[in-house]
Amino acid sequence: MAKDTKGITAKKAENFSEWYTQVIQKAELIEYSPVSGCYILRPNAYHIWEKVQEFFNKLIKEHGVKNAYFPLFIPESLLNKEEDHVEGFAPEVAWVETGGKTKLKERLAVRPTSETIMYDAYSKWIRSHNDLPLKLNQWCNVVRWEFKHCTPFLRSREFLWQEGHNVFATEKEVQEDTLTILDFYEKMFEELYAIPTLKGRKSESEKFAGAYSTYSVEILLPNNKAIQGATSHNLGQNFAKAFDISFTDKDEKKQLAWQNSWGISTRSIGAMIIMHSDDKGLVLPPRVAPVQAVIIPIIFEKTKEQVLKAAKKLQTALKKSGIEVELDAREQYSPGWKFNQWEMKGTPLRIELGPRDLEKDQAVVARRDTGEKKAIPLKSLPNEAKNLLEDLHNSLLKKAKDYLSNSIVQVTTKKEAEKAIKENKIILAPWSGTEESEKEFKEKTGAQSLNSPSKQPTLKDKKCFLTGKEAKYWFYFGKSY
Ligand code: 87F
Repeated sequence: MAKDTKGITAKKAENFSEWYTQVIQKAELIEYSPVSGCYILRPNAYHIWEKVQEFFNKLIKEHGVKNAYFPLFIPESLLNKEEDHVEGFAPEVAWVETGGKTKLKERLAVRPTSETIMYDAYSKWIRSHNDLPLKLNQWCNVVRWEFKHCTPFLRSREFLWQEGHNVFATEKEVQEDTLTILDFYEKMFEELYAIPTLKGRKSESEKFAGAYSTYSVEILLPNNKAIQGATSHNLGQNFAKAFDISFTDKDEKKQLAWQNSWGISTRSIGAMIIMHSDDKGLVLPPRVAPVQAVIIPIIFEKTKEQVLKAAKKLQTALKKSGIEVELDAREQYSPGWKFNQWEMKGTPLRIELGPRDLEKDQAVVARRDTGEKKAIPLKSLPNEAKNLLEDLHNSLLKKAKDYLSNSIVQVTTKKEAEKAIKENKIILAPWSGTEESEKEFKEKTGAQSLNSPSKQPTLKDKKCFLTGKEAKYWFYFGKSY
């Protein structure tokens, strides 16, 4: 089959799902596989994941976390050890029941998350207060057998993530650590993905059942839907009890340990694509882009040699200043066709270099986000390109921040809340936190609780916007993935 080289034919605002499907395939991020709900991450997508690993590894290693790897297969008896944990999730577990032709004595779960297998080992490793804190992370794949419609990155049956699992001697330490990790996620979304988040605590109904409390960073996508970006759970002593993770303290007394777990997955890549991309295709924040700048020489027979020579020289200079740069000197394609291709792939900067530019010792640089073009002297280009990449990151972040802050409406009554949700806003409202009130509101408006912001406005004189009773905290509500 001939390669489909046409541009994106669907509009983001008109036919969002077709637009998304085209972008991820035409930007060569995703290929479909023979297994429904399982997708191939092509090099352009995997590069983004490697940048996430690089950024996050640096943060957690400085914080004293070490990487390890635990087995993919989890014995059924282990998975069932903490009841609240699998309850509700059980339908999504995939099982291995035979090895070759032999039926296994005990079924093995394909890892849906690793609390149980890790904490089984933790109970052997942790004996005394000297063994604490223990901070381990693993980068791996997990399987959750989804029955809802799958979408590449956003919901798939197998996905990649990191899962961190820390253990402490005290409640104070674990709570502090849970929030520190949440800050790391917020930082990564802003500094790598150029995405602002809403940081806070989940409601009782939305928290992980095996946890004391769950915290999240939430993202508002331009289709007005919120999506959870990452989570950090304070597990309290729930798992320590089930797995006997205990230690003798300084007074030789036996104590149960305090734990947290935290994760971010390849779902975040989907959020990034939706956040920044447009009708021409992918828009990549420069820090995750596999190619940050592409040089496109404008070739005529007469001046070909000089232009190519200058283009190569420019490429070397840009590389030297730390920019990932490619030179697209293919002669079978026109410059215009190449422009469209690189735009579709989200490349932050395009550098056009033709004979007339060369005469003036300059090149023309176009930004992917705004399309803005500017002639820049060749001599200052390495420096200027670096500045432009920084600037591009900052404008993507600012645009997303402005959109987010313009989408939040602070309300105090149900009527105001319903109106705002109808207008596709996120509301911030004083809430009692009861499950019934959330359920009723969701049935009526389609909006659910997102989280309760870390920085709270005052609750003085405020009643719950749904029940009229005592309000416990300000909470964000919105339509969500
Ligand atoms: C699906 C099947 C079995 C989510 C599941 O969020 C178990 C589970 O425990 C399950 N789906 N969860 C919750 C995962 C909690 C926690 N694990 C570490 C995270 C972050 C990383």
